[in-house]
Amino acid sequence: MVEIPKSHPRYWSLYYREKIINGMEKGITAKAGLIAHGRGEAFDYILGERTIKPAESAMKAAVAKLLLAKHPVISVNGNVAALVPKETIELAKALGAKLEINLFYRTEERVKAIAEELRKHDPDIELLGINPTMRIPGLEHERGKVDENGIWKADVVVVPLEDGDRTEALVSMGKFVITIDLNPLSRSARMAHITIVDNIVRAYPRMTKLAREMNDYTEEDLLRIIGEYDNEKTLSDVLVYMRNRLTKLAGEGVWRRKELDC
Ligand code: PTJ
Repeated sequence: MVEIPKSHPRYWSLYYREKIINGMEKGITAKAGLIAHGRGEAFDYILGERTIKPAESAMKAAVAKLLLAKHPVISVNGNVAALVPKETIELAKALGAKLEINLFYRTEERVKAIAEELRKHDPDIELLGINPTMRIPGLEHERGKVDENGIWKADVVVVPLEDGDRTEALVSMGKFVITIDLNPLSRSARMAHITIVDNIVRAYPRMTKLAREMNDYTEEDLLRIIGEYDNEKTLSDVLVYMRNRLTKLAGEGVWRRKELDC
C-alpha cells in the first residue's frame, strides 16, 4: 500500500482509496468495485463525510431488527472485505449474526481471497458462502448462489454496497433487507426495508457500539424502535439534508475551502 502522509488534508479519503486498490490487487475487490467506491465518495462529499441524523435513526432501527432476528446474516462483498474486514467481524459478533461471502462478480479465487482476508482478523470465524448450494430465484449465474445455512434461511439480511437487482430479489424472497449505501437514489436504497445512507467505514463501528448498548433492551423497546422507523421518510430526510447543505455551501461560496467540511 502507498504510504499516505498523515498531514495530507484528505488523508482518510486517500487511505480508504488505497485499501480498495490494494483489495483489487490482492484479488479481493472486483474492478467494478473501484467505480462503486468512487460513486460512494461523491455522495459522501455531499454529506460532509459525517454520519447524519437520518443515518443514525436507520442504524438504530437496523440494529433493533437484527437483535430480534432469528437468523441474521451479514453479506460480505469485495469492497466490504477490503475496507472493513475487522469491523465486519466485530459487528457480526456484537449482533450474533452469521457472515456470508456473497459476490456479484463471483469467482472461486475471489471467494478464497476474501475468506483469507477475514480470517487474518479471526482465524476461527465461521464463514458461509464458500460452497453455496442454493440459488436466489430469478437471479441468474454465479451471483445468485447462496448458502443454505446463511442467506437462504435468514430472516434479516444486511447487504451493504449492493446492486439493486439482488436487493430486490432478496426482498421478493421475503427477507427483511438492510442496506448501507451512500447513494440515497440507488435501486438498493429504494428497495431495502432499512437504508443506512452512510459510509460503511463509519456505519459498521457505530452499529457495533449500538448493538452492545442495545443488547439489554427489552423486546418491547426494540419493537417500538422498529415500529417508529419509516424508511421512505428517512430517504426523503437524507435528500433534504443534501439539498440544504448544497444550498448553504452555494450561498457561502464553495470556493472558500475552509467553509467546506471535507
Ligand atoms: O464484490 P462484488 O463482486 O459483490 O461486487 C461489489 C460491487 C460494489 C462492485 C457491486 O455490488 C456493484 O456494482 O455495486 P453498485 O451497483 O455499484 O452499488 C454499490 C453502491 O455502494 C453504490 O450506490 C455506492 O454509492 C455505494 N458505496 C460505495 N462505497 C461505499 C458505498 N456506500 C457506503 N459506503 C461506502 N464506502
